[in-house]
Parts: sequence; structure tokens; C-alpha cells
Amino acid sequence: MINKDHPRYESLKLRDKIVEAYKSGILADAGMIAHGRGEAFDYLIGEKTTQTSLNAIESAAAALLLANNPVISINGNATALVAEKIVDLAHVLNAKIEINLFYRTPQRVKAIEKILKEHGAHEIMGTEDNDQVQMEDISSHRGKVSHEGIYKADVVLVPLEDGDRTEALVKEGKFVIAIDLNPLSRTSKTASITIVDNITRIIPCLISEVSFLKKKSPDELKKIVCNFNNARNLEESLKVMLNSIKEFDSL
Ligand code: PTJ
Repeated sequence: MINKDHPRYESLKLRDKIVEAYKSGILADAGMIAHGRGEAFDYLIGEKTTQTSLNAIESAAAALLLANNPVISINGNATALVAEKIVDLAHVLNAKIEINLFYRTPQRVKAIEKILKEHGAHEIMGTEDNDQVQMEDISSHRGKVSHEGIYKADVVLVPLEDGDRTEALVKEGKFVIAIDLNPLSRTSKTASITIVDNITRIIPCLISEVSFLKKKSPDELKKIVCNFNNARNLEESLKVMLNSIKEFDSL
């Protein structure tokens, strides 16, 4: 039990969730390492949502609202940290949820499906092997996608991803929104929009932004998406990180 007055309470609470998810078979072993890497980058952005991240969230919300067939891809880490919020996001967007794992095992798929259903998810893609199509250029399990889900999607939200699939999805002509605290990763550089922030802060913010932008016309939404430049936004995120190091240097 972590005391609420502990200065690192929020961070320790997330670690607890990660450890619990590992024990219950949701998280891949490597999911713990991935979380640690994320923590380091989160530290550098001050563990808060920056204006740069807000700009990316606004564009991501607009792109998701413009989509004809949006799909939210979910893995072990996303389930461990924000399963309930992902289900809420899928509801406000009328989007599909697809379980897509790098370290795929039938046991992990079942465990993740159970959690999502407990939080109210109706239709979950990627649970049946006979519905899967192999995408070109990816040899890992991530290359297997649901025919009615990611395969047919025009916009795909990919949290905590490895670079291969983002590249392949973009090559297939899909609009890819990545969530990655590391602005230097292949995923971040390849995605159409990358949100450099913690998934735990992003998803609630994305839900609010989608609800707000729902009132806008398609033309206004298109303008928001067109005005976004992923490379420039990544550069801004890196600047935030470098500035926090410089501030420390001048202490
Ligand atoms: O559940 P599986 O089998 O699909 O496996 C998931 C992991 C995350 C293990 C797998 O996709 C993987 O190995 O990913 P990587 O290559 O380690 O990339 C994960 C990225 O997510 C890293 O760049 C981290 O900085 C970033 N990250 C970690 N925690 C968070 C995060 N980004 C946003 N929010 C976080 N909480």
C-alpha cells in the first residue's frame, strides 16, 4: 500500500498497476522494461501534459472524428494502465478495439479480452485466429491483424508500439496515431501523428477533445489535421526535454 503523501505517489501507483498486470498474465515480461523507459522520458517532460502534446491530441481527435473506420489497437501495457478509458474512448468515437500483441499468446489475449469486457467493451477484434490476416513486411505477431478491424481501418490509434508495424500500416495507406513518450523512436518518427505524453494522461484528454470537436464541421476538422506537422511537433517535444536538462544544469 502506497501512502498518498508520498512525493512519487502517482508514479508508484502506475508501477503497482504494471506489476499487478504482470502477475495476472496481461503484461508481457518486456512490458515492464518498456514502462521503465517510458518513465524516464516522462520525467523529462515534467510528468505533465505539455502544450506540444495538447496540439497533437487536438489533431488526433480531429483525425479520429474524420475516420470512416477508426480502430484502437490495444496491447498489454495499455490494458494495464487505461483499459477502462480505452473502452470509453471507443464508445465516444464509435470505434472498434483490436487486441494486437507483439508477444502474443492465447492466454494473454483471453486475459486482456476479459478485462475489456468487464469495462463494458462490446465487440473486441483480434481474439480469433481464424479472423486474422498477415500484413506484408512484418514477420512478428503484430503483423497478424483482424480482417474486420485494423485490416479495413482508415485511422488506427497505436499506443506503445514497436516501429515495424507503424511503418507497415503507414505503407498500407493508413493514418496512424501513435502514443509514445519517446520522441526518438521509429514509431514516433513514422506515425502520421505522434502524441509524446503518458498514455494515462492522454486518453482522458483525448476523450474530452473528441467530445469538444464533435460540434465542428468536417472542413474545420480537416484544417486542424492539415495544420499539424509531426516532425515539427516531435522537435518541440525534444526541446521540452532538452530544456529540462538545461534547467538542471544551471542549478
Ligand atoms: O503487450 P505486447 O505483447 O504487445 O508488448 C508491448 C511492449 C510495450 C512490450 C512492446 O510493444 C515493446 O517492446 O515496445 P517498445 O519497443 O519497448 O516500445 C514501447 C514504447 O512505449 C517506448 O518507446 C516507451 O518509451 C513508450 N512508453 C512506455 N510507457 C509509456 C510509453 N508511452 C506512453 N505512455 C506510457 N505509459
